[in-house]
Amino acid sequence: MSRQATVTRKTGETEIEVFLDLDCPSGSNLQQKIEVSTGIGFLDHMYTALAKHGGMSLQMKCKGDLWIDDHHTAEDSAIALGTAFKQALGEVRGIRRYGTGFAPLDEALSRAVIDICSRPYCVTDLGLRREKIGDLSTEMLPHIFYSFAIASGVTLHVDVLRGENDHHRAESAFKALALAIRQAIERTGSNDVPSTKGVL
Ligand SMILES: [Mn+2]
Repeated sequence: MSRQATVTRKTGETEIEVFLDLDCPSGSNLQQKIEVSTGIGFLDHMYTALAKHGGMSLQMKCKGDLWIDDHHTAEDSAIALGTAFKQALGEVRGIRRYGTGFAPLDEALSRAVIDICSRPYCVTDLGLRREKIGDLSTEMLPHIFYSFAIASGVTLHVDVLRGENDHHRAESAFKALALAIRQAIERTGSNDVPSTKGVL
């Protein structure tokens, strides 16, 4: 069973198309295809890292109102990605559910912990100091994780544990999330719902 989703999201502020395939881990026969174009270079860089290290194929096109600022594009692309993630996964059954990822990038180190549980929650501590990285406001980075968590229905904790360089801090956070997701969505081989409640 493939785990794929296509999401189209159009508002007065953004127009987004996302295709997501959760099952393209490196070393598999499935060629990973990643093409991200949001109009914000650093955001493309982060989603590309997320897909690459999460073993996913991701095609995302976003046309947003960047003449205002980066807010709607960053927020809505994360909502669309979270929606696609939830749809691609379908019923939470036969997967590990919990995932933890640690990713260094030179001097920076991040930890992400995810619970795919239909209880949307997000806590981040990224400790970013610059106002912007490229054309992305650093205040949008916690908001991107939050928007993804709410739209996908996961509980997410992302902490940058150390790091001097804000580009490194942010990128290691996305890579840590990628590794956490990859672990959490791994198939167990059973058809079990991973909850004592019997439903998620
Ligand atoms: Mn980089």
